[in-house]
Amino acid sequence: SAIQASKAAVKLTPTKEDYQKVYNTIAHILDEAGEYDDGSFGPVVVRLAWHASGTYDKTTGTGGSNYATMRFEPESLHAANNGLHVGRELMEKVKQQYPWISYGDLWTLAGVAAIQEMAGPKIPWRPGRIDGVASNVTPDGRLPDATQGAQHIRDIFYRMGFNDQEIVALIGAHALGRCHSDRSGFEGPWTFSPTTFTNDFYKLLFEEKWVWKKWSGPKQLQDKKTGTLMMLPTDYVLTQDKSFKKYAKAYADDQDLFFKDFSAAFAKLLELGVPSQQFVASEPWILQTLEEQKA
Ligand code: ZEM
Repeated sequence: SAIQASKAAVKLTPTKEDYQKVYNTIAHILDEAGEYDDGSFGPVVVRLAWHASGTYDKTTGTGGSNYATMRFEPESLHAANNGLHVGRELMEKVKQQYPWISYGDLWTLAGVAAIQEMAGPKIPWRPGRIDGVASNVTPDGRLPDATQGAQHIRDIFYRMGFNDQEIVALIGAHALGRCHSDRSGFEGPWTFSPTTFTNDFYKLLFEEKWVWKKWSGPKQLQDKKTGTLMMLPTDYVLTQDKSFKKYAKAYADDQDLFFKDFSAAFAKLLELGVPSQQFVASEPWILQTLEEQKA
């Protein structure tokens, strides 16, 4: 019938296989970075997924990944989101190929693909986010400020519903990528392998001697030995605060533990603000890496 024909033309309920296809397209695009940064769009896409989700406020139930409000001003212009247009524009190419996916699903799925393709743990993920409108934008100041201390970190992440262990696990994503002076004002990478997901962030925190960088930019630390690596003041706090330090040390000593805890915390982050009845699948899925699908 005509109704059946029109239903076939519009994808009503995409399957796990459909999302695996989107994942695969994203994974290929992440690799087409050429001279950009360290040769991968993976890190900036992880940051996009994080900033799209980390606006959540558990008290009011506002923010989070549901409405993909970073598409709208003024949220797109918040200083914390400087540079993330790179990730958003990249994902626009994917959206054109799969117009049925919501932006929230697309950005969070891209974060999952980036972590998994950069040799990180599997991140359970499921679709269900819907596109919101400009009036859903969140106020400035919901994302962490790197110049601050332990109290600020707790204020921000407790507001999202995370505990100290989850906070420390999440910040381990700084194994990836780098700071850009024209985006945040800070400069440089945290590790020697910024496109591979490892527990090196914690190892370096404890194994290297960190000294304040002498420059006109914002206060940041550099490793005394080579001067090429950096830590933000908030990163360094993970070695100073007693509770944070306990977890950071555990992750420095045990990569498997870090991978397991990061996976759980990141999966939780990506679902913040999404009403559970919106999720299509009752349990999150594990999507395959490009490598696994070759077999
Ligand atoms: Zn970040 N992060 N982040 N972060 N982040 C930067 C870069 C990246 C903080 C922060 O101020 C900054 C988490 C937590 C916190 C990533 C992932 C995650 C940059 C540099 C700053 C300043 C931006 C630039 O100049 O381009 C603070 C204060 C945090 C908590 C206290 C969490 C949680 C993350 C994910 C789970 C990633 C992947 C990058 C690298 C981006 C890139 O473009 O290379």
